[in-house]
Amino acid sequence: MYTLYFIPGACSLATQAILNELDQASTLIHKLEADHFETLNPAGTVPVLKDGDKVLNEGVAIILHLLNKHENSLIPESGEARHRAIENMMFANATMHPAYGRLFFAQANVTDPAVKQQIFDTAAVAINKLWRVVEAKLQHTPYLGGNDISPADILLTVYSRWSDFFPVEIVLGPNTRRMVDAVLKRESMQRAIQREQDYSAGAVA
Ligand SMILES: N[C@@H](CCC(=O)N[C@@H](CS)C(=O)NCC(=O)O)C(=O)O
Repeated sequence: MYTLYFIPGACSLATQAILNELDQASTLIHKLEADHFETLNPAGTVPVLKDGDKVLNEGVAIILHLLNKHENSLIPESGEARHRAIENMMFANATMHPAYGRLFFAQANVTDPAVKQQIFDTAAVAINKLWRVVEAKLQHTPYLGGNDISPADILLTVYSRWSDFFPVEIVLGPNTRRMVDAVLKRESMQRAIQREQDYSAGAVA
C-alpha cells in the first residue's frame, strides 16, 4: 500500500492516475495535513510517495520507481522506445511544468496588475510554443508513445488543466486536444480526480 502526498489538481494527480493504471491502492494525504511535510521533502513540493519505509521525491523518479516495480504496458522495457518514453516524461516534467510554473509564480508574487499580465502573456507564448512541440509529436500516433497511453501523456494532461486558472490563451492543437480528452476519459484519471474531490469534501480518500 502506498501513501501519496498531494495538492488537489497539482502534478501529484498524474502520480495518482499512474497508480490507478497499475492497479495499486494508495492512501491520499493533503500536503497541508501532513505532519512536518518538509521532513518528507525539504523542497516542499508534491508528489511525495511513501512505499513502505521508503520516501520518494520528484515526480518522474516516483513514476519510474512504480513502472520498474509493477508489470505494465505504459513504458517499453528497453531500447530506443524506452529512451523516447523517458525523454517525453522529462519534456513534460522538466520543460512544460516549469513553463506553467512562471504563471503560478507571477500570480503569487507580482502585485502590479499590468506587470503581472505582461508576465502572464510572455509565459503563455513560451507555453504555446511547447504545446506546438507536443502537437508535432502527436502527428502520427494518438499518444506520445504510439498507440498506447504513456506516462508523458498523463503528465501533460494534468498540466493542460492549469491553463484555465489564468487570463491567457493557451492553444492546444487538434491532435493534442484528442490525446488530452482521451486521457481525461480514462478510468484511471476519472477516479483520481474524483478521489481528490471526495477528499476535499471530507469523504474517505
Ligand atoms: N520537479 C518536481 C516539481 C514538483 C512541483 O513543483 N510541485 C508543485 C505542485 S505541481 C508544488 O508542490 N508546489 C508547492 C506548493 O504548491 O505548495 C516534481 O516533479 O516532483
